[in-house]
Amino acid sequence: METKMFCMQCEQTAGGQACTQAGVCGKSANTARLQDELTGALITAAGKGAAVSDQLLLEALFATLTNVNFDDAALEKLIAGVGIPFYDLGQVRAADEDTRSLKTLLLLGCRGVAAYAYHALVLGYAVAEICLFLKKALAAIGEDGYGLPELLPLVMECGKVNIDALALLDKANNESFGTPAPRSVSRVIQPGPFIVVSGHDLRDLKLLLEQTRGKGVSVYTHGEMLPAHAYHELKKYTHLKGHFGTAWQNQQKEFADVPGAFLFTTNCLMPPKPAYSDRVFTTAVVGYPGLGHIGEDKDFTPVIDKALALGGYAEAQGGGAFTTGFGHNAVLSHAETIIGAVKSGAIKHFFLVGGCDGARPGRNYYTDFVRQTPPDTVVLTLACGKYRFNDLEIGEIGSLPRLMDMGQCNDAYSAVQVALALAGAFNCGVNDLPLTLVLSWYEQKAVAILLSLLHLGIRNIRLGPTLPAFVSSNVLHYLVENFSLAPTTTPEADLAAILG
Ligand code: SF4
Ligand code: SF3
Repeated sequence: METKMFCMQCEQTAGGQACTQAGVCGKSANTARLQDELTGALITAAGKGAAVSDQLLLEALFATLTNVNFDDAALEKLIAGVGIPFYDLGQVRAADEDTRSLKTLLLLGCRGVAAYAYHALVLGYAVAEICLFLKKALAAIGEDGYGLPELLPLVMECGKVNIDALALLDKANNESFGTPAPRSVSRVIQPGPFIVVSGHDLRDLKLLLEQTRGKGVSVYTHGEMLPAHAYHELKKYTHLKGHFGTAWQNQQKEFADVPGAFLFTTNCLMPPKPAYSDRVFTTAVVGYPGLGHIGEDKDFTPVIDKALALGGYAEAQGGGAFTTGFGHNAVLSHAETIIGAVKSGAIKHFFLVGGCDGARPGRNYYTDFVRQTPPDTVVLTLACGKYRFNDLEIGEIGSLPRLMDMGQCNDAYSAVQVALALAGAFNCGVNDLPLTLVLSWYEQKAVAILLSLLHLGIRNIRLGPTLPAFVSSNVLHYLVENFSLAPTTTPEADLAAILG
């Protein structure tokens, strides 16, 4: 069959190999071509040292992430912005298997880094150093003579630079919106007009909360926006009422016929169904043809007007609550208690179970894993993978909940801080702690985070539900040899092996 496109960047890629006709995510062959041209233009520009502003670089990389931008016109505008003939990504695909694997790993890691750096940039934080690395990495992808010796150090450096980006974003979010504190977030949708905000961009949420103040419109979070409730500067808006729905892959079902407006600030956007496409809006790097897009002026009037016109529910809907807000400061404020509990044997093991969720079968692993963790263990979680189990009641250990949501995927930084603090307290290395990371991956931010964990030397990570299609057997061998990275098997077998 004729190959119309080539994309293998996410976990749901067709046949576990590559999307070659149309994206499983809904991306068309033409959109994939434009995303390749945009990436190719960035590679040429980096190789030639041509001027590309940090903002354009980050937007262009972010726009090519899975489930972000399906809008050909927006991609064409970004290509014109870079304004340089593009490097043909076909050359990367034609390289030997290991070079192709490492260049892909590097490119996808850079996309993840760019997403996090973008959020820091819009809050006014300096990303110049991060962008310098991104340009160096892009230039290396365009170097035809580069192979394993040149690329492997860059892949590892990408993990380090991603930690820098996560640290910067942590600082930006904490300084802009306050230090996250644990909170219970209602899942009840109150009567009256409402807007549901999805994605990761806390600045967009804050701007919308300002513009909806006193207008009789309630605001709810969706997906990765749940941890926003933990920040005082966002929670202080009394019309930020609660949380709508679950993880991103359920949106086509959960959004149907809902009498409210939806705003996507970042991934993960799925092609909207006719039952609700008239009420979905995008902003920043997100785009989809035919949807209302809020531009750089951040005038959310069309979203607010849509919510008012739809009017919301006549009676309250849904029920229950999620708890979130266990960032590094919140967890480490209990450091004495945690250390005491480990010493007394009340806590035997910590698990970090989280990452990106997806629609493919096999992801019940994470639900079953958490359900089966023994009562003397603590489960830290983050990112949208948490929706597999964050409604489970798994109890407490003393005054501590056994399940603690640390936040969005970028709050992997919090998990790293907690691990380093515990290692410091016990005078050992992170790998000597009774701590195991059980990660789910889906898109490219998860790739960047995995590289960060490898850069920190963290071993024995369990990764699922499947291994990335872009990892060659030699690269996988390297990861297994040096980091004991292992695929998830069954919850029973993995728990037995970890706790054995
Ligand atoms: Fe396929 Fe994933 Fe690429 Fe979409 S992003 S085209 S699903 S590999
Ligand atoms: Fe989820 Fe898309 Fe990655 Fe931020 S919202 S974690 S998949």
